[in-house]
Amino acid sequence: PGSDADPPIVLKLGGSLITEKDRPETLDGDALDAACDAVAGALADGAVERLVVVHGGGSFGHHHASEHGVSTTTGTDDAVAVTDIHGAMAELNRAVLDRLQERGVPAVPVHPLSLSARPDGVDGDLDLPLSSTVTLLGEGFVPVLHGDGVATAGEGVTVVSGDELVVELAVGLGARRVGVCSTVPGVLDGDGAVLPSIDSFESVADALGASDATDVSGGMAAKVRELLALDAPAYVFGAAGLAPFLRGEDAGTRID
Ligand code: IP8
Repeated sequence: PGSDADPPIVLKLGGSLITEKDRPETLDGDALDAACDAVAGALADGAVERLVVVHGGGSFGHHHASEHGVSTTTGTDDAVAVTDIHGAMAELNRAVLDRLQERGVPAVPVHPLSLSARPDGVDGDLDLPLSSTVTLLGEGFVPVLHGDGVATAGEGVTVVSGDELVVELAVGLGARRVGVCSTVPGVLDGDGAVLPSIDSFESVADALGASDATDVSGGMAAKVRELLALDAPAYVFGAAGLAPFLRGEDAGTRID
């Protein structure tokens, strides 16, 4: 194990990768097992020493959030709704932890609802204290965070996405590398081909605009913009890219 100052790798496992997106509260067990195999292998052979995992909501969080009309910008003051959304995410988190632990990974939960806030409202910054994550890393654990509810001034509780957590963690922990593993093999150009690398937003704005038309959350363009702003190199890749990424190789699209 390295010193406490060793920068960690931050890895997001997309909700659409590890769950069956169209069936409420259903895991994609095969995909989750394959991802956990890759993580366990990289830790066991020393390719990765310090790792923080973040997972998305998939058919757990998003199902409950939409049922209660809650999003990243619209909150709820209904305690039952908050408990529902958080409970579904905690259940998914438990499944991720179980499968990592079965493979010998010292994975432990870090629940953003209990830690984080938007003290200045929906448009304000996310406050994500990192001392628990930093100390867990120093003690040899693999912290596993997840998209969750988050206390938001003036809105009750809104949703914090896994992508937002990845960016906060990467900046706050001074991550060495950032990986976003989902069901797409990388950032695609207008013709559906994986872009090997992106070093400026302008160079890909048109291609991303085109693919955004089919992305209800408008996700990829915003994601690329945020990942470009990080000091650490970031990679967006599919399931087949996870093991190479963890070995330190290029995978999918490199955003740097
Ligand atoms: O799947 C959202 O996380 P994401 C989590 O990373 C909830 O956007 C609670 C819907």
